[in-house]
Amino acid sequence: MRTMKLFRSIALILCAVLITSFIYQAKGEGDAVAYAMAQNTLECCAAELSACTGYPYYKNENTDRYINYRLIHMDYTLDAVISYVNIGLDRYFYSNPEVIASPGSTDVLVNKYRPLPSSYIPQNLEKISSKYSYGTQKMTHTARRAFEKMCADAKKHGYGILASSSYRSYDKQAEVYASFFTQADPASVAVQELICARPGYSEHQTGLAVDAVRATPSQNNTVYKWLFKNACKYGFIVRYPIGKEGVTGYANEPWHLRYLGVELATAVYNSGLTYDEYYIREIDISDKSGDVPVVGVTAHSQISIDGTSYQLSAVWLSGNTYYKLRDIAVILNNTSKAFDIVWDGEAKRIDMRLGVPYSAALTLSASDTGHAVLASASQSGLQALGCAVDLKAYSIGGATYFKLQDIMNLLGLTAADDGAGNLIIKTVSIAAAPLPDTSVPPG
Ligand code: DAL
Ligand code: ZN
Repeated sequence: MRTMKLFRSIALILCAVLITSFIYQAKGEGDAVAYAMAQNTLECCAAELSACTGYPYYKNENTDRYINYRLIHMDYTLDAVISYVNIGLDRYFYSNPEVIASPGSTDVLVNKYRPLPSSYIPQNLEKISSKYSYGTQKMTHTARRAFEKMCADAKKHGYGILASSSYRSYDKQAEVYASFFTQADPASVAVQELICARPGYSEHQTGLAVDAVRATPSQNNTVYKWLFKNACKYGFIVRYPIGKEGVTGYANEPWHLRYLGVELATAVYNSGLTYDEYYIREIDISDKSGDVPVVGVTAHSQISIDGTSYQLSAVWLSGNTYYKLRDIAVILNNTSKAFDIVWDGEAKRIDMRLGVPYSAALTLSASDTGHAVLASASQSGLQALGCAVDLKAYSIGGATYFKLQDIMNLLGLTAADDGAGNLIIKTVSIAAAPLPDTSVPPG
């Protein structure tokens, strides 16, 4: 079973690597087939993601990262892809540290992407009763009281619990971290990173974490089992659960408890998620009650007008390809279907003047492929020949995009696919071939 899973994962990773390399190869070698395959896969990812943009934890700015992460984790659910990227797991630990702005909140998330300010010292640090600690240990007031209550109740059930380490200052954590590394064989650095946080990255600096260990060796793992199930009743969660090393960045620590308050700790426990995931899905969220955008993919498209070919940047959106109206104006400029576009700022509409040469620069937008974009549906307010033809359009990065077919209909043109992915547009009827000149006899 494990081997099957391993094979499946390797196959999926190979697929994704191939797809990604196809995109780059296709650019260099003009390999139309590879490009089409890669583009199709991106379009599938974009279509899937379009169904998620309304999630409170969907972050528009992460759209490209969701797609890239999806390509190498085709076996993950979309929820997992979005949550993991939001946590930062598509990047190396410590690679983009975002220093926590409110380190004193009870629900603060500290992990390998979110360090505390090095100068942060929590207020209300109090000593844990010597009945429940090894030596002097401190926690913030509320966490300390909750811990002592939990220890007292655990004792009634026959479990002796002691705090072996709770609040650690930034400097203390630096000492602990250094102590691991002086003993460490350089080859095992990765292992050490799994068991000790770097200074600034430890929850112990919040005064809300405590390592709760058994008081007597005979109680062994039963204490940890009791803690796992019952700690939330006192406001604690086991922060680094078994099997979640890939998410938390730490090996299982059944003794490391984090105070969140009873309500939040119970919700996290019941969710079965790590706090990293829970925080991303339930706390670090935004209101998505308004219109939500759809996810598109940038592409380029070959269009031939009366035999002259142009490469236009385009955006694939929900099964259709959209173009900038100005690019269509540029490629039709020397034809009988030329038109100009004028933005009427007062009426907030685009005036399309048919039969008039395009008045702005005759350059096409730079063609950019393989990127995710967010598109918001809009009414364009388009007006042609003085009549409102308010086509549905999409606003993408400040520009308005139209469906080619809509523009063709407006101009009385048809765009036919030549079967090789090129669109052929003819604005003039092809004149009958001239008859051979027979006035001069051959030879
Ligand atoms: N052992 C935990 C991860 C810490 O050092 O904070
Ligand atoms: Zn700990």
